[in-house]
Amino acid sequence: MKKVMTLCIVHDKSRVLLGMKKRGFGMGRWNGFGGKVNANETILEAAKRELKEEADINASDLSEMGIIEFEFKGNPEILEVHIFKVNEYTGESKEGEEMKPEWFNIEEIPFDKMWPDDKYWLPMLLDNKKFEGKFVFGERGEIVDYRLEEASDVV
Ligand code: S76
Repeated sequence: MKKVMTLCIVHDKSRVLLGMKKRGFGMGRWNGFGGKVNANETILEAAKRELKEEADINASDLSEMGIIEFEFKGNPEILEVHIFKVNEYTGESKEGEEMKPEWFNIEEIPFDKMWPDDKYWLPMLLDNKKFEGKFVFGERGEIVDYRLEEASDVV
């Protein structure tokens, strides 16, 4: 069982926009913005829609930088997450029901309050490197196995 998801990192000069997840999956962590791809939309459309819903940001230029699969031990569902970098956008970020957005200086990204995989791939994204990989999480939320490779193109 695979579930296709999106994740957007808004990058503006020396800063990135992250959101504190207020409820549900990943609650209490800083994260990019994203969610499930609906049946009647493309992955790119879903990425834009979720960014608008969660941060009130309209993305005008997005690049798909990576695809990562996430497996959680004991759960047969695999998340296939398409990760985008937003280079151009309009709007001011605004708090919604699910996320409290905040800008972070690139030197001050709060990796210790994010998903533990982020420290591996986010620096690649900010360095304009494309990537492909898989992370396996154990019962206590720790990474038990992973691979991450630089990719020439993300398909
Ligand atoms: O950056 C991440 N965002 C998520 O929603 C889940 N990583 C992650 N890993 C399981």
